[in-house]
Amino acid sequence: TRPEDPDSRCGFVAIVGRPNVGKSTLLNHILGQKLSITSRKPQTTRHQVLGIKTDGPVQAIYVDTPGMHEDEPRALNRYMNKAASSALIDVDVVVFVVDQLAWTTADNMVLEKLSRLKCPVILAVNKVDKVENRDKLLPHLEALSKKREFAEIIPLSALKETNLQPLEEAVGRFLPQSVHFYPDDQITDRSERFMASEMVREKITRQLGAELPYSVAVEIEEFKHEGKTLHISALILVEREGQKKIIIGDKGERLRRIGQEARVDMERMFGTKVMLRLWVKVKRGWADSDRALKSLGMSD
Ligand code: GDP
Ligand code: MG
Ligand code: K
Repeated sequence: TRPEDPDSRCGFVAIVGRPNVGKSTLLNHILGQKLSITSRKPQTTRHQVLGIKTDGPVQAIYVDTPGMHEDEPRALNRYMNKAASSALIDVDVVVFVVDQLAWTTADNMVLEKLSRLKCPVILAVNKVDKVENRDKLLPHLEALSKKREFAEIIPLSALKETNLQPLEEAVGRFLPQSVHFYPDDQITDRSERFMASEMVREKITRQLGAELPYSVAVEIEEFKHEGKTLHISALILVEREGQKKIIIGDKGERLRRIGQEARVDMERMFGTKVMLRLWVKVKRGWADSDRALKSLGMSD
């Protein structure tokens, strides 16, 4: 937008909340694109990803934060905590996502972190599609409103896309007057290579459920357009031989399924035919070592 446009707004919006409340689902549905990986497992969001949504004069730059969790010694967890906290510096609005079903001590922990902030906090009470008794929702919202001063309280369903418009409008009202930082058609600051690796990681976490901890990383070794086809080779790094067997599956069945599903997502995102090759390799102790995290681009 032109700098002299008085309606032009732009700013940063942090989406925060304990694991599994639906932060990544919310971001994906606001953008209308799968950007952030989701699953029933906590801690599937490992990196900080910007999601950019431009609607006329308003550009909101969303930061999906990894779930905040109690301190743990592993380097990966330390990295994730740091990423979650640094996302709160310099934002214009915070969207605090909670699950309508339960308020937990982890929610309290997030609330505590927010107490230091001066910017407006919008409370998004998610998963209202699961509300069984409508009469109970209002008193529940009332109780939530006493936990701190919220700029707005919006009950919504990220999954069913109920009430997302009021949320986006509220966010827009709190963004400062500014020119747009990104072109209006851009939806993320991340590279296509990065998005490709996240798509593979999502399929792995979805397929393996609790069988595998989150000590899986994906490195893109090749990302090359040849004619009308995009050739992608990805290396899946695990910590133990047993984990490698699990990912490959019986006669390679599971790895094949991971590859097929990831390819469908990639073709949708990149708008081209994709040839995807996957490899699994054991790299011991990568989630414990700061150096290994650095080599995968996960450090500050
Ligand atoms: P995050 O850890 O906060 O990023 O949570 P995710 O976005 O990964 O979602 C965790 C789980 O909650 C997934 O299984 C989602 O499908 C589910 N979920 C998210 N939003 C909703 C919602 O509005 N309604 C219902 N029923 N489930 C949801
Ligand atoms: Mg997430
Ligand atoms: K999750």
